[in-house]
Amino acid sequence: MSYDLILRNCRLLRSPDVTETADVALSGKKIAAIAPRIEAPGETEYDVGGNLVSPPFVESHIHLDSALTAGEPRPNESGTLFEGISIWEERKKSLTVEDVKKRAIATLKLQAQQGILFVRTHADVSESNLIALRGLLEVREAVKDWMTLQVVAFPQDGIYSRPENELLLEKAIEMGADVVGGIPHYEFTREDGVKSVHRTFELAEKYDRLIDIHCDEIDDEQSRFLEVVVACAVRSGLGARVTASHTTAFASYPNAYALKLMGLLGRSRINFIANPLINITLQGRTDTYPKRRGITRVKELWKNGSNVSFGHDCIRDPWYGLGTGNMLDVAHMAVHVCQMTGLSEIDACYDMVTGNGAKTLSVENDYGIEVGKTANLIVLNVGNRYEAIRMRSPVRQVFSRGKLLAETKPVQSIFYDG
Ligand code: 17E
Ligand code: FE2
Repeated sequence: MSYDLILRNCRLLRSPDVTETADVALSGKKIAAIAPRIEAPGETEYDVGGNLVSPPFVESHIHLDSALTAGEPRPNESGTLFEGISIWEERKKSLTVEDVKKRAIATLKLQAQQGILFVRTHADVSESNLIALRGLLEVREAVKDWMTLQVVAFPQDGIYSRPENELLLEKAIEMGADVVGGIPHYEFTREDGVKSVHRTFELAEKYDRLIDIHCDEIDDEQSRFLEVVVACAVRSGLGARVTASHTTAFASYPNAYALKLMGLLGRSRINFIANPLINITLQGRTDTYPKRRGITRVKELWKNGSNVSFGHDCIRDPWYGLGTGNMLDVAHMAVHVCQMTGLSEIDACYDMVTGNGAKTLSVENDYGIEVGKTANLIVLNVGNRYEAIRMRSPVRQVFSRGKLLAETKPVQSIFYDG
C-alpha cells in the first residue's frame, strides 16, 4: 500500500477553528487519508515542517477582461469609477479574443502561483460582439485542469442604457456564462435600476444561474438597490445563490436605515463581496475631509451572520494601476480599512479569502481538506492565519487536483552584524 503523494507534518486548517498537525496523503486527484501519522509511504513525500496547510485561496471578484491594460489608452487621473468606465469604453473597442485570452491566462497563472485555485471573473457584456465573454469562456475551458473559473455576464454600461444591452446580456447567458450580473446604481434612473435587478433575477431563474450584482458601488447614501436585491432573493427563494458585490453605499447609510436592512439580510442568506483595495481607492473621491473609507460594513455583516468574502477586483487596469493577485494583500488591506484587528477578526479576514469565497461561488461541497475531496491545497510559510496575513506569507507550494502546480522559494534576507 502506498500513496502518490504525502505531505507530512502539516498544520491543518480544515474548518475555521480546527488546527492540528497531521499527515495528508493524496491519491490521483483526491485526498485519500488524513491522520496524525500515516505509516504507508508516498511515492513523493514532502515534510511541511509544521507550516499551515490550507484550502486554496478563492478570488471571488475580479475583472480578467480588463486585467493588465493599465495606461491603455491612458491612465485614470481622477481615480474615480466613472473615469475608469470611460477609459475601458475606449480600450474595449480594440479587444480581440486573443488579446483577452492572453491577458486572462497570464493573470490566472499569476494567481495560481500565489495559491488561488478558484476564480470568479466578470466579463463585460455591454459590447456588441461579446468579445470579452467569448475570450473568457474559452479561457474557462483552457484552464479547467488546474483552475476553476466562473464567468459572470456583467453589463458594465447598464442593462437599459442602450436598446441592445438587454439582449446581449441574455445572449451571454445562452452562450454559457455561469452567473448573471447587473449594475443598478449606474442605470440612468432609480426606476431603471430597480427594473434591472428584477431582470437579473428573471434571467437567473429562467436559465438556472447564480447571481452576482455590482450593487451600490457609489458613496451616495440614496443608492438603495441592496434592499431590492435582498427582497428579490427572499421572494424568489434564491437566497445563497445571490451575491451583492461592493455595496459601498452601505457605509454611507444612516444607522437607522442600516439597522432595518441588517434585519432583512439575516433572513435572506445572500453573500457579500467587498473589494478592499479598490473600494478604499475609488470611493471617497468627492469628499474633502473627513474622507469616507467607502467599504461596506464588513465587520457588522460578519457579526450579523452574513457570508462575506473579499475580491481583488482589479489587477493593473483602468480602475487600479496596482495589484499583484495576492489574496493576502487583499485580506491585509481589509484588516486595516474594516478595522478588523481583533484576533478572531483577523482570522475571519483569512476565511474571507478562502472558505467564505468558496460558499459565494457555490463550490463548497468539493472545497476543503477532507478525505474524498479533490486534492486542492496550499502550503504557507507560517503556522497560522494571523501570521499568514501579517507576513503576507509566500505560498510555498500549490497542489491542484493532486499535483504540484507551483512553488515559491521564500526570499532569505541576511543581516550582517557590524
Ligand atoms: N467596473 C465596475 O463597475 N466597478 C469596478 N469596481 C470595476 C469595473 C473594476
Ligand atoms: Fe467589480
